[in-house]
Amino acid sequence: MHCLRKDVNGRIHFKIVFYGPSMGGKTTTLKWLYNNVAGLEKGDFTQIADPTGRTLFFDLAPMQATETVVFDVYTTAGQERHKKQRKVVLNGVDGILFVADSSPEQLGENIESINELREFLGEKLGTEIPLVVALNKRDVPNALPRKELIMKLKLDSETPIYETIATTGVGVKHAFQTLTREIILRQIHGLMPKKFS
Ligand SMILES: Nc1nc2c(ncn2[C@@H]2O[C@H](COP(=O)(O)OP(=O)(O)OP(=O)(O)O)[C@@H](O)[C@H]2O)c(=O)[nH]1
Ligand SMILES: [Mg+2]
Repeated sequence: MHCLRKDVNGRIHFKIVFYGPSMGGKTTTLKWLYNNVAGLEKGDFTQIADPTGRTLFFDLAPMQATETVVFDVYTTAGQERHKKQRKVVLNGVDGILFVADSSPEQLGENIESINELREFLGEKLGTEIPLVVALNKRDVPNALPRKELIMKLKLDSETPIYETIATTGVGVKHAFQTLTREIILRQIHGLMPKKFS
């Protein structure tokens, strides 16, 4: 476990990264949270995108959960050619929300993206670094069945999975809350003496 990061005001920062294929809904998910979740004090929304809205490097929205805890939430650039940028954004990550696209024609992109994430984080993914999965775009025609996506993405039974529609916010808050809870629990677990863990 890495050291807790504190800023000059003594607030602890956790880094969350939204990962997944291009056009899957990472930026839309973050925007929905930023605009709709009460009880989180938000910093500026930073967006590095092309004119059509596709992320070029990352989005960042700092969200203060309590007086002492801030979640710095990033999205990655999903297009294949931005692999190097994704690796940089993952540096020091404390938790991942994988945003999958339920559109049938995007199945291959989902698989490539989660494989790349596994390549970057190895054994830490889902253990030291909590993973939550959002099966997004549940509203599209012929959305792939939940079971099929779980099987094709090789998600184990330990991984929390939510069905989401980022454009309207369905399921988004629950997915995010679960991830923040897992991150905090992991920290407490890491700080506890062995006999309690
Ligand atoms: N129907 C539907 N459309 C969605 C949903 N979520 C996002 N979209 C749309 O999908 C498109 C891509 O969404 P983004 O949030 O920009 O995707 P992204 O994952 O950030 O893409 P990159 O930045 O290229 O990695 C936009 O037109 C969104 O409005 C959803 O749940 N349902
Ligand atoms: Mg984006």
